[in-house]
Amino acid sequence: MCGTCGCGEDNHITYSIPGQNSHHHGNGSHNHDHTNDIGKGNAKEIQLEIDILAENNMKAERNRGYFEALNIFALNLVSSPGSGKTSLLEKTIKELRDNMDLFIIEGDQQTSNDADRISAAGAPVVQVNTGNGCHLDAEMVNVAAKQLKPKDNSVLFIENVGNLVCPSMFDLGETSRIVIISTTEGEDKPLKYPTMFQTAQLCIINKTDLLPYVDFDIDKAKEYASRVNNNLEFISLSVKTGDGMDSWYKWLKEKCK
Ligand SMILES: Nc1nc2c(ncn2[C@@H]2O[C@H](COP(=O)(O)OP(=O)(O)OP(=O)(O)O)[C@@H](O)[C@H]2O)c(=O)[nH]1
Ligand SMILES: [Mg+2]
Repeated sequence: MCGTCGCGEDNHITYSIPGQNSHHHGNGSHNHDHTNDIGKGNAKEIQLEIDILAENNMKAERNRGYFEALNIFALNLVSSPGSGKTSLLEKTIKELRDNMDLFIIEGDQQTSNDADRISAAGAPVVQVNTGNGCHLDAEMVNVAAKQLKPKDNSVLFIENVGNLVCPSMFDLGETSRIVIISTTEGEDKPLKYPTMFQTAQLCIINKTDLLPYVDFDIDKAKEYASRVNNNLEFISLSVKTGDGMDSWYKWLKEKCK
């Protein structure tokens, strides 16, 4: 179960209607007002969330120290499910593996599908299955990294669980965070899910080959994302056609210098 968002075992869903604060439980639903819950049960939930995040931050710093000591450039790839994280990695591995040491940690709730794809592309990979959890945390990355044993001076890609919400709260000890948004998702995502865009350094806009077929305004997407994070860099590309991939490789090589 995810301790911060409550997804998982107890099927406890909290939702908010303007002017009303309601939730329902897996064992039957009910609506009632939670407006004044701060100071009652919710205070405990908030304290638990603070404790979980504080412990994670401590472990993330341990990872960061390990990556720095070995000069490993660690990238945390976050996005909605299906934006093209694994596709981007597959293509990057094929293009750069002769010149760079690339290692991958794959995070998914279930299956080793992505690890199998990465392995076929030619890079060492460890798959982490989070079960009911909706994000990777620093401890999972620590265990996976010990198994993977990335070399000194290498690049470590950590593909997070596809989810635009929870992964944003969990520092993994990465050097940089990259948020990927694809043109099928709608350009308003940075405004609806601002934390993910606030905590990233680079925003990749993928699937530009689909622009003629979808209502997605790249300039608006960039403007919305810049509103929540004025320092965010952007690269628009299509993993499928390869258009814009050179800008990505250039970014990566410059950051690794
Ligand atoms: N048209 C188009 N399709 C793409 C592009 N990049 C990826 N896809 C497709 O998008 C789908 C999802 O791609 P993945 O790479 O599996 O996405 P992901 O973000 O790793 O997905 P999760 O790990 O499940 O979150 C696949 O069918 C890809 O072939 C692109 O540039 N253009
Ligand atoms: Mg994937």
